[in-house]
Amino acid sequence: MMLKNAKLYGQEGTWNIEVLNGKIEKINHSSNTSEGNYDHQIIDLEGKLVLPPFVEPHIHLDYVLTAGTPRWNQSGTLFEGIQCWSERKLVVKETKEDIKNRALKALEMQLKHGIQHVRTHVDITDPSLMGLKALLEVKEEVKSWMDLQLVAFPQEGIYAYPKGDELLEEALIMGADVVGAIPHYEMTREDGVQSVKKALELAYKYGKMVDVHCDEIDDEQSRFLEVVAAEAYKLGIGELVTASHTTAMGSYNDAYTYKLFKLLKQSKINFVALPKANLHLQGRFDSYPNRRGITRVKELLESNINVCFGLDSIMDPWYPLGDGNLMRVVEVGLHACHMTGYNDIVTALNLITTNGAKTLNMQAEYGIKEGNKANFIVLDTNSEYEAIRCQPAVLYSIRNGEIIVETKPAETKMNIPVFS
Ligand code: 17E
Ligand code: FE2
Repeated sequence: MMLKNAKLYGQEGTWNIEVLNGKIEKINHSSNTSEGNYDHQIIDLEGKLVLPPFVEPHIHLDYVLTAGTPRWNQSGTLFEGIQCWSERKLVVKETKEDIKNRALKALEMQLKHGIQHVRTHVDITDPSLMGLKALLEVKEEVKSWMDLQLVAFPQEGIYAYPKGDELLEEALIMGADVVGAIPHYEMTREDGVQSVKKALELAYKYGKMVDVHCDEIDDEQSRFLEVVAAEAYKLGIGELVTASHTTAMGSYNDAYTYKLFKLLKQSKINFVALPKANLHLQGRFDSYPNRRGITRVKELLESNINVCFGLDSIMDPWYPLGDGNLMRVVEVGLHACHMTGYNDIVTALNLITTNGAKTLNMQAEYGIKEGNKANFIVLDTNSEYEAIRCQPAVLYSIRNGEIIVETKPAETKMNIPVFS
C-alpha cells in the first residue's frame, strides 16, 4: 500500500507513506518521485490528515449498555451509579456470553471511531470474577483489530468489599494487566491510603501497571492523589502508574496544589481526564455556583505532566449517553477546561493519541515512523484546526497495512442556486 499526499499530524507539507509487509517502509516528501517499494494498492489522500490510531485509555467494557437495568440512576451521582451496579450484580444474572456481547458492541463503536487501543477497567468485586473471565476471552478474540489492556478494578473497594484484596490478587494471577483501586470509596481515609499502598505493592510484586480511580469526588479533602504519586515515586514506577478522574483537584486550594504539583512532576505518573463523564457526575451536591468537577488539565499539561482524555462509559449506570467517539470527548474537554486557545486547539489530538499511548506504556511501538506497524487513521479534513472545529469523519482505519474500516462521509445537496 502507498498512502499518497498525506498531511501528517503535527507536520507541514504532504507525504507519501510506503507500506510493505504490514510495516511502514518509507515516508517520503510528496515531491519525491522515486519508484518506491510497497504492496500493490495506492490511495491518493489529497492532503487529508493522517494520524496514528486513537487510544481510549479508560472505559468500563463490562458496564456498557446496561443503563436502566434494573433501574436508572436518578440523582446522576457516582454513588448512586455504584449502588445501581451493585444491585444489578445481585438481580440480573448475566452469562459470560452476555457480557462478551455487550463489550463487543462497544468495541465495534470504538473501532468505527478510529480507536485501535483500549484500556478497560473490569469490576473484580464479584466472587465469580465473571466480568474478568469474559474480558480475558474478548481480549484474545479481538486482538487482530484492537489491542486491549485489562485493569482489575475493585469497584466496591479493596477493603470495603469482603475479600476485595484477595479477589484483586487473584485477578492479577488470572491475567489482568493493570491494578486498580478506588480509595475515595473505602470506608475511612486510612483504608483509602492502605488500598493505594496495596495496589502499588501488588503491581510491584507481579510486574503490572497501576490505574487508580482517584479522588472522583468534589471533596477538597480527598487527597489520595498525593499517596499514589508518593508511593509510585518511592517504588520508582511512576511511568507505569496512572491517576484517573482526580476531579477533587478541581476543588483543591492553590497553595496545596502548588505543593502537590512538585510531587506529581517528580513522580512522572500519568493522568486520565474524563470530561464528558465527570461534567455529568460531578457538581451534583452543589447549588450555584456549580463546579465543573474536572481535574486541572491545562495546568498539568503546562507542567509537562502527561494527560490524556477518555470516555469512561457507554450507556451505563454512571452515564446515560456515549457512542465511543473520542473526538467529541476532546471537543467537550477543550471547552470544559478553558483550552480553546489556538495552540490548545491545534495540539488537542495529542490527548487521544500520543498522550494516551504514553499512559498505556506503549509509546515505543506507537506512531507513524519508518519500521513501525502500518497502523493509522485518516480524517476527512486538511488541518488539525479544522479537525477540532468540524469533527470530520474517520475515512479509514488501517491496521498492519490493511484497511479494516472505511467510512463514506454524509453528502448534502444544496438546491439553492447561489450554493450549488
Ligand atoms: N465506576 C466508577 O467508580 N466511576 C465511574 N466514573 C464509572 C464507574 C463509570
Ligand atoms: Fe472510570
